[in-house]
Amino acid sequence: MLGVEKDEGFLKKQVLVIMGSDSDWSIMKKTLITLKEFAIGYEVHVASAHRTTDCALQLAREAEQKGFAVIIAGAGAAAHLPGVLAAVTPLPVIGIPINSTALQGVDALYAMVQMPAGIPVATVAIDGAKNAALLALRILSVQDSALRQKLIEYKEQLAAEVTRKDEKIQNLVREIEEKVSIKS
Ligand code: C2R
Repeated sequence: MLGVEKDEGFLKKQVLVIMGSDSDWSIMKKTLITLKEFAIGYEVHVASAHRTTDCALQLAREAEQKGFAVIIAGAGAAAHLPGVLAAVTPLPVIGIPINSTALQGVDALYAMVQMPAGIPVATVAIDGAKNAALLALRILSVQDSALRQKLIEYKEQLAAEVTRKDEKIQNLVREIEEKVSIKS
């Protein structure tokens, strides 16, 4: 297990992030960036249901008692990791299927999203690391009105960006209307 523990004092660790390999880092770091932007504490580990089974199980079994509220697990290939974690914890588990094989993440997507009834894994899009963090934040915000307010403001910023994009396209459309003459 290759662990990166993060404790900035003021950040209570609420999200346990596990990735199947360090090769998932370039995608998984987007989860951490989003959690940090919202000032939510996390702990990060590499652990594999296949390669370090006992370690993965121990992380998931101890997560609730350590005070984590959500687990995010990213893995590519035959991605059993989030399902195995979900099997041994009552905490919500969010799965990120990683594009790391010739099947470009569809293998991992199916492994996560097709969990049998009884053991849910909330699966986001292939490489959807940012949405995994945002979903975790929404789960945490059920009990945290300040966080909920931040998420409302984040959505307002998204909407403002779309308005700016619409204005940009309207300008480009106007340019065409002014510059292009109708063929006779
Ligand atoms: P390597 O690059 O280490 O060979 O890993 C990892 O998440 C990674 O995307 C290749 C891919 O294998 C994935 N992996 C799993 C599991 N452990 C590692 N899907 C698991 O236990 O599910």
